[in-house]
Amino acid sequence: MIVGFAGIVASAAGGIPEPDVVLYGNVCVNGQRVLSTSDVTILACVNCPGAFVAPGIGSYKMGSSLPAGNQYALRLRIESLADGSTQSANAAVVGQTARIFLRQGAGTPTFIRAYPINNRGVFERSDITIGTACVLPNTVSSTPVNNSIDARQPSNPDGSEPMGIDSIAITFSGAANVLNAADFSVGAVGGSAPAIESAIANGSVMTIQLAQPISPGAWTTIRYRPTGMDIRLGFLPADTSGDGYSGPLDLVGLVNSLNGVSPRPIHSTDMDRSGVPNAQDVRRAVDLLMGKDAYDVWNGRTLPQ
Ligand SMILES: [Ca+2]
Ligand SMILES: [Ca+2]
Repeated sequence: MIVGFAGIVASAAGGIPEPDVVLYGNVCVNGQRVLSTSDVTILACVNCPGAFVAPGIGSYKMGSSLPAGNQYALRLRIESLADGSTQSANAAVVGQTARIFLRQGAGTPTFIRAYPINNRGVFERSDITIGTACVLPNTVSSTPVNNSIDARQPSNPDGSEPMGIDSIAITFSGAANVLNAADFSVGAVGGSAPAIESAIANGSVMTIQLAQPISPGAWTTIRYRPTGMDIRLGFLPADTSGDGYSGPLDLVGLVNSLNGVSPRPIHSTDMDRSGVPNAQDVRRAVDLLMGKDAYDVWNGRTLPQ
């Protein structure tokens, strides 16, 4: 009883907290990707040469941190005993070796690897693989294609019904059903980044539905997080040439496209989003350049670099 009581006191006293060590990365068990939706926890302990010993110095349940997506992010508590204090049961000191475990559901934790704690405040990638490695597909192409600039109207002339690209279909080198929404993130320069509403796999194609259309006057980037590959979509009303600048020359190019001289894609020509490029779209391009009705003046505008 007295020994147990002394143990509790020592634990409560503990050392001086120091910056944590964070390990993160992909988790793969026998060729199967462990996703944010998996009932898997990554654990660590020190002074535990055999099996995992609770409470451990850190744990991460998959999916418990939204920014981590499909990766784990294990925070190891570090403390200093420089003031002569006794080590806490749930923290490590620099120089010790952490033992990392993986637990499926309420099962027995499986030992993964030893991690020597050489410093405090470390942020280190450390993928976890048990058995056969997981192979993730690479991006091949997308619709709209990378660096497309949408030149069409951002709303009705009276400002109602915000319009713009709100979905993108990405083709991968393999089956897309090993991926989910957490494998993608959206950023924007010059406007706000819409949230991802859903990511639906069909064969090798993943269709990402955004909660709102992308912002006019901005670049929006959809990132495939496993490789860091970006697909960038611009939105610059009246920029029918897709060069990132809206001006009178875009009218000439639009007319030439309609006449079949140098055809441009639908997002560069169907200004009023009727589904058909025709003479009405030239009029709408003028409206956009001049700022008719509720439209901003787009003449002379550029996309941010
Ligand atoms: Ca242009
Ligand atoms: Ca049209």
